[in-house]
Amino acid sequence: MYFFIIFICLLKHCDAQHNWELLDESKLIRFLLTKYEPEAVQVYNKLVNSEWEHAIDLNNTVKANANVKANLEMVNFEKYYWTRYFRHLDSTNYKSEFVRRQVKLLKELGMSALNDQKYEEFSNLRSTMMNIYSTAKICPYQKKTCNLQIEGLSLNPDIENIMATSTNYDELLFTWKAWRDATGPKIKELYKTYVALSNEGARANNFRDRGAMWRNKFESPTFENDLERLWMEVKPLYDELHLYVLNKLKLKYGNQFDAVDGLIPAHLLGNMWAQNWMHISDLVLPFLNETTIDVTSALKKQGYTPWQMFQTADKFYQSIGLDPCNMSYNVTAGAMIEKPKNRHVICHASAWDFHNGRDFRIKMCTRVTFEDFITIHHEMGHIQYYMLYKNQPIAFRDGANPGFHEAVGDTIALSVSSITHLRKIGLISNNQLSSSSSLNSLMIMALERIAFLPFGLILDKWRWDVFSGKVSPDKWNTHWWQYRKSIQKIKPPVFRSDVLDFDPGSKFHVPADAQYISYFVAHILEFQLHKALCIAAGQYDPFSDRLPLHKCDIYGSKAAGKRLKSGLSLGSSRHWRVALKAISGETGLSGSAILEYFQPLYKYLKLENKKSKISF
Ligand code: X8Z
Ligand code: ZN
Repeated sequence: MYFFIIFICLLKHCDAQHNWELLDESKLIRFLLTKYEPEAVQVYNKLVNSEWEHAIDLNNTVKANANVKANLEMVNFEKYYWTRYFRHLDSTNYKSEFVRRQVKLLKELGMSALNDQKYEEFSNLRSTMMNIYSTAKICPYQKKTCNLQIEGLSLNPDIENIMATSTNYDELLFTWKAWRDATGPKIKELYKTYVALSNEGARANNFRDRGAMWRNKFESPTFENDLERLWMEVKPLYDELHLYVLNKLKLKYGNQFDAVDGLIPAHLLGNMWAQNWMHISDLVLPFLNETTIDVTSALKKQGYTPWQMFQTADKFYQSIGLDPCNMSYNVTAGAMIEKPKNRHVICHASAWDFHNGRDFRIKMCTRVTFEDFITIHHEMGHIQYYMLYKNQPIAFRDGANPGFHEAVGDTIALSVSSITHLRKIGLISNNQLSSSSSLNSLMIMALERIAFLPFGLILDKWRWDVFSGKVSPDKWNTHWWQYRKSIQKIKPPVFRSDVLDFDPGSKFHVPADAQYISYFVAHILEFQLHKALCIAAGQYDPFSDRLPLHKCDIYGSKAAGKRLKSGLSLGSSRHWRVALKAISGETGLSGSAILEYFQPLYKYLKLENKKSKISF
């Protein structure tokens, strides 16, 4: 009989522990630590390795197939543990909050809930959409029909450079449209199946649709209302910035566009998606005669290489007491910090956790520009977060919520972009420390961070409506432009068609299946974090005008670093309000810090807008 049981156990992959034994808290902890965790680390490490290899060599079919295989292995692993163990657990059975929360997370199977065949289809769809996006090319404006293989321009760096530097209305229009023609329509049909499979996966996890599943990560029952409230807080500032920029663009482009409707044509803002307007700063800086702050030229003049830009960022993080992260940009250790010439890669910057506590890498097609200098800090923020929670159980190796992950590097970049810090590292000179320079610098920050807010909000508002079925595929594009017009106050420069066009598909995160509202949350949160860290560093006093928030630089402050660490090292082991409290003492999101930061500019914009009541 005994041998028979052993035999059955071997056949069924029996474990020494039975499910019911896991109701005992200490047995569950031991089980997770000795059995589940080591296996999970192996499976996820293999998966991330294969994802990485695929992302840096898109047309290599061997690597693509290895990635498909690793994905299926991961799904099988997750399903095995879920069916056999986790789904039977009831988090309320456990005393400790730590275990209860872990159980709650382990019980969410995610997209692995799809059956094998459907998961494979879903995963193939994602990579096909990604491939279309990442390898798309367009002809140059000067030669509208061309051989794409030979003369075609790719998004990074060619197309993005044109959008950032050209002031030729027609060239911008041509490039804006060509990028959408090269991506959206090819993705649209695939996106329909993607939406259906996404929702099927979400429903298998008891969510209404994929949008609800994404929102759940933010652990707020009033999430959509919270977003609305935050947007209402910052909207007056956006509106003033928008009007000011519209006036300047009208002065620049004259009759080339009509502004009676108060909307800005989407191709004139220095960025393919009109999400970051910093590249049109020349047109809008308050003090044009002032020695203009031009960090890009300074970086170039001083001969910075991408690697040196990374090293400078690493030094900042170390100065506040965080660990060095040179492995994340060390190309001999596997990182990719420049665009390879001989193969297709996913250029969109990202930071990777290989789940083994050692290997963390950045992938980025870095250009020597101020924008990329900021992005480096952004990506390094992800890496620092990974490193700080690397000793948490696998289930907790995540941001307190997805907005936190996006906010870390941006918070640091607020210090880095201050004129105080740029002076310290020699990227601006002494005569750029005047009050007019300070307002110029605040304008550049607003073009980057305030301009982004409505874009950060609408991408997922649109996707939530798509997932919920509120809008049908034959109205997808119109619906997108309704949000663009009503919230961002941007309009398409040429006719858009619901039959032919699929403009949301021309933005990375849509084909990449990556939610986006985290960036909106981050853009609010990072100012709260910045303010708290500045106070901790003794670099900001809310009750004195001596040092305004936008001039604060926490470089070198171990006190600020300690605060940051205390919240981030929790990973997702506690509710995000606990992490926020540890860092800032606050327990909720609020727009007050971002408004405080931009207060001097807000005043200026209101005054200027009143003065220049242009009638179009
Ligand atoms: O996607 C990113 C990062 C990677 S997490 C480069 N960002 C958003 C975007 O590019 O659209 C950072 C800002 C918003
Ligand atoms: Zn990010």
